[in-house]
Amino acid sequence: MDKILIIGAGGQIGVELTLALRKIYGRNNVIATDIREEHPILKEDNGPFFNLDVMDTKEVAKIVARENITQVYLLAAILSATGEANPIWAWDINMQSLLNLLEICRENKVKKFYWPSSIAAFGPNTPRQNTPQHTIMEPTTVYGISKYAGELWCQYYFNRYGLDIRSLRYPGLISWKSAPGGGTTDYAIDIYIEALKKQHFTCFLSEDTYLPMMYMDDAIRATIELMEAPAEKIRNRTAYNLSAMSFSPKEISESIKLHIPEFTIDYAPDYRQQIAASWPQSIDDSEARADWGWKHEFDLAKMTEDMLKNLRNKQ
Ligand code: NAD
Ligand code: AKB
Repeated sequence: MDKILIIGAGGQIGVELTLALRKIYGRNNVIATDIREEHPILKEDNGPFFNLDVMDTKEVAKIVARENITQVYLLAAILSATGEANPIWAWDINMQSLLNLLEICRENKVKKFYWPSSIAAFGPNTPRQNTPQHTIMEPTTVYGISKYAGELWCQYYFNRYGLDIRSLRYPGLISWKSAPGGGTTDYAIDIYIEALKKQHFTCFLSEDTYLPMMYMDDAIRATIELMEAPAEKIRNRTAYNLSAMSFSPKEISESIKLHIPEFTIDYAPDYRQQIAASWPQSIDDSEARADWGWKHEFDLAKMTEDMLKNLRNKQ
């Protein structure tokens, strides 16, 4: 039986991924860990949880060995906007955590390792429309540099040691269950919350800033489908491009107005505008679709309906 360790389980992705994996593998076989105290949703789920700093190599190694861990999901990271405020710290956490886990997984013969990359691994010289799987990268944020370097480290451990590591270049992820952790795409979550609360939103990106985005339900399903796919189907051992939709702040505001006609938006672009401007506007994920059958379900209209319904119920 598989035993799964999730590091950074209290974050935007971690909470939902933990719940989804527990449904498949059983509550007691999925251990959630985070440097922060247990997220209330996980507390309610009442599964195994440990406080764990991913930088504490000895403690991580101890848990992997003691619990006979067969799969690791490393989600702890410093995201793009937060990373720019303290680049050396962000580099240290993002890279050292990955290197620690690559070594621990190799030493303990962990069967599968998941570590997410991001559209941030691309940069301003990357083709911005339908960005191909293999293309110029040259990221300009510390977060993006850590994702690009991380992808290459993952490929290195696969080639050199046969570690079965899998990764996705997530677009901006939109969800209502747990709060986002300091990214450039976070506006696309805040806009729904503020639309319901104040019927107004001031956006930190300009109205025509297109970015690739995905609803969390699709992202969780993609992650699990990638991890469940037979190893021979995984032809990219850096990270797969993954896509669902692409929209601008103006377009998401128009989709909200269909449900909340009095909603208004204005724009006050800040330092995050420059980060967004260095990323692709849309992604070609045909390799993920061909290799392991990826198919998204949510477009902007369907996501808006679901976000507003769930946020209203949460209020
Ligand atoms: P998040 O910031 O919401 O969650 C990260 C979690 O890691 C937090 O709960 C935090 O407490 C924890 N953490 C931070 N430092 C830690 C440490 N030293 N030890 C243990 N835990 C620590 O991030 P997220 O959005 O859930 O992202 C998870 C992963 O997915 C990251 O690698 C991120 O780069 C990637 N990703 C996310 C998105 C997105 O839109 N959310 C898009 C692309 C890639
Ligand atoms: C961020 O904006 O930093 C993340 C990402 C796209 O990696 N949401």
